[in-house]
Parts: sequence; structure tokens; C-alpha cells
Amino acid sequence: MTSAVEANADGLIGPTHSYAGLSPGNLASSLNAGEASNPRAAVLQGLDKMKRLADLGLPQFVLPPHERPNIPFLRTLGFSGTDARVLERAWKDAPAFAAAACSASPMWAANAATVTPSADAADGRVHFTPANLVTNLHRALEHQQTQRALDALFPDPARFAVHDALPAVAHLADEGAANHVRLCADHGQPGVNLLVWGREAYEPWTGAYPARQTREASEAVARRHGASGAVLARQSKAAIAGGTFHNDVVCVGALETLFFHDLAFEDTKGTKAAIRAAAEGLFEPMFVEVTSADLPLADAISSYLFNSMLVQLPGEDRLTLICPTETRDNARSHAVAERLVGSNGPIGRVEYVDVRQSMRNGGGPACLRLRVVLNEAELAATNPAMRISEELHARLSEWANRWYRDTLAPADLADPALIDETRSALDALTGMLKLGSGFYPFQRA
Ligand code: SUG
Repeated sequence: MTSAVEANADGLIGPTHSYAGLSPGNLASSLNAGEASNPRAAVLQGLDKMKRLADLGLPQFVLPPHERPNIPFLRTLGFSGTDARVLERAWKDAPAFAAAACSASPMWAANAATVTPSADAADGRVHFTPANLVTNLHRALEHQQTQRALDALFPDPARFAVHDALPAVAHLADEGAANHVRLCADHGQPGVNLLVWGREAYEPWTGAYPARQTREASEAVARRHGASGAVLARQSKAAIAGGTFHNDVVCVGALETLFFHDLAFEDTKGTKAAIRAAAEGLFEPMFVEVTSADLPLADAISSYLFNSMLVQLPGEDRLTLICPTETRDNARSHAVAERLVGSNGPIGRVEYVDVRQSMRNGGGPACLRLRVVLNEAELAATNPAMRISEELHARLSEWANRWYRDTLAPADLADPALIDETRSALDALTGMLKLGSGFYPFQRA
């Protein structure tokens, strides 16, 4: 058996973090639309969460923010002249596109890619498919730069295969690891890969909110990764209608344990049976199901109990659930969390982290991280400059304090000063994280 760890790579929250209401079906995003944000508080909250995980003993990496405002995207729409002029005209003539071009959405790294660990991949490499995120315009602008970031973090092609995103069409709508749960006896052993989809490619979709993942996209990712142990499950329509825009809003899993809400899957019994069958001979799955009676779906969504990180900490037998403080603030969610720990089940500890700035856009602790199972040799082959240490945490905090604004209203996104400000910040970051030359579009221009 190869020993392996589950590392996390979190999206570093970018300087344009804002509440522009860009994601229909994501209730927090709609509810907080138009509010002023605090990008500096947001990035510091994200950095503190990363440090917390590193201090708990798990390898922690950082994925750099993308260049925003995305001037090259606006130029493809026909806006021309100086960069400042492009931004100004876009806000005047096409404000929805301008807002999309300013979003800091790459922070939600659970949507960066789907990852298959080497233990599950036919060719013995770790596979990554950046998510095309075609359902929302602001997110569809992410995958190429995400691919660059993954190449920078996982540079050795003998160990890592970073694929292109799936073709960016609605039939292959893909939201990455937010709809993927891997269960296993031990991270280094072959696992079961649960892939949750919301609609079929050719299905006429009539839901009020979009279903962001197609079955065919999930199948294609598993196929190109040569992934073993794939189990496909349909996300429940009720969950999507209630505001579950990704499966990770109502479900999280680690090792043998799947922790989920009873409305997560269209066919809960069938999903459990399929997981059991796929796990046969590998491990005995443990299902921790929370009923709607104990926790109505609306509370699950507003408190993000399931958008938590379920982690095995070094030297501990039972798992730790890392929840947002909103879970503690919701009486029902808090009661469920307390009961879990009090029972003799697989979850032995609950910790809370403050990621309120991200939460107000529907991004909890689990949204902010991409899980990557790595064996020792693979871990050693990652870019060490992107790994969070006490020192890097301090340097990035100082960098954020220098460059980030502490208040940003959606209207401020039209400020041309933001272009130079963010570029200066990203230029400084490129050196710190050793991202290579020409990492950002403005550096290649
Ligand atoms: O895609 N919010 C993100 C939140 C992603 C959360 N990720 C996971 N559940 N894994 C989204 O809906 C809102 C941006 C705005 O409205 O300004 C946004 O994109």
C-alpha cells in the first residue's frame, strides 16, 4: 500500500471580491447582490483558514487569483482603446458582461477541477480536468487560467496530467470537484468515485434554477482520467429547486464516510446500493444521513453544515468536520453537529472557521478548497513556493494588507484605477509563488 495524504489547494481570494448577484440558483449570491464587500477581510479570512488547516497537519497549497477585470475578455466583445477605456465602455454599454469580467469567482477552488488520485487512475498519474463552468458567464471565464495555475502547482508531467477543460458547451456543463466525492479505506488505496449530476445532456430542463452538471460531463471526466470505481448519481430536483447549486452544499465525504442530507440524491436507496457495490472488497461504506425533519433543506443551505471539510487529522481515528461559523449560528445545524460528535459515529470533532465574506456569495469552507490526494513522491513534486507555511501566510497577509481595498461596492468595479491596482498586486504575487513569467495575460501583453 502506498501511503498518501489529502492535501488542499485553496483559491486565494482576489482583490475584486464583490457581491454582484451573478449566480441564479445560489441564494446567498442573489440575496446579497448590491452590497458592498470587504476584499481585504475576505482574503485574510481565506488565508487564516489555510493556515488553520496547515497547523492541523494537512499539506496546504494556494491557487493564485485570476486577473480581473478581465480586459482581454471585454476586447473579444469588441471594446477597444486603452484598457481603462475598454472597462469604461463595457460598464456603459454591457454592464452585465462588465460585471462578469470583474468577478473574483476563481476563489471557489472546489470548482477549479475534478481530480483523480493516482491510486484510481489507469496510468498511475494524478489527473485534473479544469471545469468548464459554462452555466454562468463569469465562471466560464476561469478554466484556461485555472489550467495554468494547476500546471504551476503540479509541473511534472510524469506524475501529473493536467487536461484541457471539456468542450465549453451546455451538453458538457461541468462544475468540477463540487460534484465529486471520493470514498476509500485509506487515501492511498483505490476508492469509489461518486459523481453527482443534475441533468442529462439532451434532457429538456424545466427547473427554475439551472442544473449545472450533466451526466455526460461526469462520465467524460471519469473516462478521460481512466478512473476506477465510478458511481454516477442524480442530484435531486428538489435540492436544486431549493438552492442546492452544487452537490457539495448538501453532501461531503471522506474515507469510508458519506455525510449527506436526505434530499441530496434523487434516489438515495439506489445511490447507497451502488456505492456499496462499488466498495465491495475495498471497504465498508458508512452513511451518515441527516433527515429533513432534523434539518430542513433551507437550514442546510443557509448554514452550510454540509459545505464543510471532512478531514482525517494525523494521529486521530475519528474525522473532523470543519464548518463555517454560520453552522454554529443556526440552532438546528448546530444541534445536528453536536449530536454527531456525541454519538459514537465516524465524526469525532467539529471546528468552526470564519469565511463570512465568501459565504455571502454562497462559498463555504469546502467551496474554497480543491482536494488533491498525493503520495509522498507526488507531494515532493509539487511547487514548494505555493505551499502554505507560517512564513508564506505572513507574507501573503502583508501583501493583502498592502494591496486590497477594505470596501468595494459593485459600482466601484467600474473604477479604472482598479486595473493598475490589481495588476501591481498580481505582479508582486507572481514572484512570491514562483509562477513563472507570463503567468497573467497582462504580463504577456
Ligand atoms: O458558483 N458564487 C459561486 C459559489 C461557488 C461555491 N462553490 C461550491 N459550492 N463548491 C457560484 O455560484 C457568486 C458571485 C457573485 O454573485 O458575485 C458566485 O459565483
